Amino acid sequence: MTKDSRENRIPPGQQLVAPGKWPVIGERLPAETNTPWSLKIIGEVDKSITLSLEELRSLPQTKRTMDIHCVTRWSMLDTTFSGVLLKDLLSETGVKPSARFVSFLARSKRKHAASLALETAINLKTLIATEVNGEPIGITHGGPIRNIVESRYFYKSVKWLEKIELLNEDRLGFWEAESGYHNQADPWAEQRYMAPTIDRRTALKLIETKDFSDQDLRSIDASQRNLAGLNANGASLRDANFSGTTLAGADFTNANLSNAHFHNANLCNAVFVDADLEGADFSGADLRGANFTGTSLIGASFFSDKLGVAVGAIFDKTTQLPPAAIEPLFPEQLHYVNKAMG
Ligand SMILES: Nc1nc2c(c(=O)[nH]1)N[C@H]1C(S)=C(S)[C@@H](COP(=O)(O)O)O[C@H]1N2
Ligand SMILES: [Mo]
Repeated sequence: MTKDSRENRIPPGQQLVAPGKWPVIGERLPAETNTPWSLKIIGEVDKSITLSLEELRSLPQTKRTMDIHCVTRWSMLDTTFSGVLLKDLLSETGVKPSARFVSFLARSKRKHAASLALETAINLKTLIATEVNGEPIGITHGGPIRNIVESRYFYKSVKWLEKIELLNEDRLGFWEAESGYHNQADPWAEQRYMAPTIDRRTALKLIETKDFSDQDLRSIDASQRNLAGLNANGASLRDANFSGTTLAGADFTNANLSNAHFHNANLCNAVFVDADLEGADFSGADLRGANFTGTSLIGASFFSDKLGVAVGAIFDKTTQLPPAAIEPLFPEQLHYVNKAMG
């Protein structure tokens, strides 16, 4: 594959993971593994069924090679899954005319789930997969049974699938309900998040107080502000916009800053200890004295050349960026960080 044709396959705002490095995102293990795995198909079907893993594997198998795009900005090309097409499974149960949505439910502590319009799920050739690249799917990647939805952010592909429920009304999935992830999730349209959770006036008031601690402020626009000394301890700030903002000495300990925008922000001496920074953008940010101990940086960027202008973050020896934190960065990002830190 040429570099060009490869680039045509990477949606906006995504970067390729290093070869052979498939990150584990979200829950890492199912609720329990002692009871045998099975798959229930219930809801608006003519006949509910339960299939054992063996029964599932004995149905006609379909193999599909596809690209994976995670909302935290990593993509992985050409992964081959095999299993049973949702369409073929539903021919076993029959579908009532009232069935309009499909919910995929996990055997997991928080009852993780994701949903799609039934028509979309079928058109996208959703696969109830048991194998990846010719091997059983490993437990951290959702084995033994996982649904795989091509052409949608990977959060529509539920790990440790144990129930498929057909619904008349949509029921939002876990990330969609809890974190404001977009319910359509088309990576080519960058449908990452639903509309902001707070209105502009509330946002402005909060910005005045400089206290965001423990609040849910997903997608807040706090760009081009002076928020030096901000207390954002434990705040939920996915997709928040801090571009160009002064945040010297800000406390983001334990905050969720997944996909947050810190382009050109002043983050001198900011504290990110144990923060979730997956997919966050630090291009052009001043990170002298900033502390990244215990952070999760999958998909984060410290360097961009989007408009043909290279903009990198500023580090010095007071920046605390432990090797464990930068290990999962994209290769070009890691290269930049290592060079900039000397
Ligand atoms: N049960 C379950 N399924 C899940 C998640 C989760 O937290 N729990 N996270 C979703 C998200 S956001 C992504 S990107 C992918 C990650 O799959 P991976 O860990 O195999 O890369 O799983 C999706 N399915
Ligand atoms: Mo994701």
